Amino acid sequence: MSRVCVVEGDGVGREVVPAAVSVLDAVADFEYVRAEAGDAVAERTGTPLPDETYDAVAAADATLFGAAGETAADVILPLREAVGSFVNVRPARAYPGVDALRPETDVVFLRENTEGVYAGHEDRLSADLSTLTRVTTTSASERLAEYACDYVGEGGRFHVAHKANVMRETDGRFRDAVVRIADARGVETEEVLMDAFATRLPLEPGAFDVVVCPNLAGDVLSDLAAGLVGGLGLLPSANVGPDNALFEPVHGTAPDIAGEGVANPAAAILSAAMLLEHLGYDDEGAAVRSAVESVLAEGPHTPDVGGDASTDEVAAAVVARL
Ligand code: GGG
Repeated sequence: MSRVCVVEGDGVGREVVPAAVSVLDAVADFEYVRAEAGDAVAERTGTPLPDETYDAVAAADATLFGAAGETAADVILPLREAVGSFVNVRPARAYPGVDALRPETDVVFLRENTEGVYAGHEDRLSADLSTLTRVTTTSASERLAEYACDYVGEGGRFHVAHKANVMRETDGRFRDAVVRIADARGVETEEVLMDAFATRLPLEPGAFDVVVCPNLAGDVLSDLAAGLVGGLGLLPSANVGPDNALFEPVHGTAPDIAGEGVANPAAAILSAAMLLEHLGYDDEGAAVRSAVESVLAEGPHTPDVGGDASTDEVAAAVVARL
């Protein structure tokens, strides 16, 4: 039996993760290991990511994570490292039944997950000066490119978003490595400057299927896509490594609604569907995704997508369709 670590984290993570687990329970038997991380555990123990949590995540077959608030940098980045993830997969698609600014949107971001400006090299050099070192390696860029080629398959194509005309060394290295691997694998690439992409995606969302990005660009551009499809409550994600993976909604703790029981559980439940597929439960993952689509089409809906249902009511409606 697969062992799944469950880390709710803070804010609405404590509401949407139990909702997603109720859906997992309806389709599969897992051995669950519960672990804590985030602001609340930091306040209580002095550390946002206890060693036991890191170890439990590293030892599990997969992890379902919620959200981290003020301590995000001390929680999310090490947890992604604990599973050895090198890519963050973020599908953003519009669903029938949900008001979307651009209903044609159906794009998957493959975000480099270990370096860029998220590598953690920030320094305060004086009262006036802070610096940040941006890290790009050929090896991490090539690894991401190999994943992207597997993802689209031979003969497929993807966009590479970068800003190599300004960050010539770092994004130049990233772009060159990704394009070189894609060429060698028979995969077509189209380069797009990341600022131009931010303009083009809302104007012509149908032009993009799979977009390979450096770390921060993938974070920001996928949130932009969330705005086109109806909000962050709809975007799941998978942090994938060679032998382990961590699944989390793209949204954060949503302090404005945390504790009210009205957070949209769709992103967390769709993350659970990705977890199921990762563990080989393909039929169950597909069933969960189709149950979420049916609930988004017919309701009930949480307030972010125009309804007045609670998190638990939406999760129960998903379970009822399985
Ligand atoms: N559920 C993920 C979460 O807590 N997101 C908030 C956040 O700060 N994310 C930054 C990132 O995804 O790198």
